[in-house]
Amino acid sequence: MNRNDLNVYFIMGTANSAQPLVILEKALQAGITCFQFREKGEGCLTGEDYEAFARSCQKLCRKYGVPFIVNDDVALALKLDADGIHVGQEDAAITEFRAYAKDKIIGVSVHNEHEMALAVQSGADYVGIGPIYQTKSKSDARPPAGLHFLRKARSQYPGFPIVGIGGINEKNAAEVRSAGADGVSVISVICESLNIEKTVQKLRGNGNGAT
Ligand code: TZP
Ligand code: MG
Repeated sequence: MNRNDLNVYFIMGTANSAQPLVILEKALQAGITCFQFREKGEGCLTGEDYEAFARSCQKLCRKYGVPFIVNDDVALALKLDADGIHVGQEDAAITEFRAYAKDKIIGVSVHNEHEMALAVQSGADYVGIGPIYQTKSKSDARPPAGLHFLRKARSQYPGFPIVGIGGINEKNAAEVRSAGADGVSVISVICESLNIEKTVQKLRGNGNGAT
């Protein structure tokens, strides 16, 4: 995968917004570079509604030429011919998905050197590292880990695509990038933004010295 695709990586499901498709289109117009469909949490859609919502998100992503990644659900990712899948440590093995989808993007959440090494060896295309800061968007999130492991992972894998996640906002995005992330993965800062265009611009790091 292209490391630039991780620049501003938006994640969302119906639990995160009352008007998810409106928010997604605004975010796409504002220049997000990747989208993850993550339909989880209280009252989340199931069955036909779940699939239909996923297809609507995918259609919007296609319109703007932005990769559409499915969280966790290998069957849905294959059925929709999504651009990729993102899995946590508790989810399906990377090799299982790769066997069906050689050219797809596979992302893995990692929290330590061991998980990172395993993800790289297993053929992950990128890793997500976090939660860096406190997050309210994931009920079973681990405690905030700060930037230490992100820095270490970057020094051990200089060219490997890495995205930071968890509590990232307009103010702290630059330090996440400085610590080695190719991009920032966010839910609430975009879903709750009163000006999505400005928010995405700031997350990109334009003009504030971030790389
Ligand atoms: N995984 C680790 S933290 C997190 C996920 C899905 C939630 C990130 O959401 P926010 O609102 O950007 O903190
Ligand atoms: Mg998961």
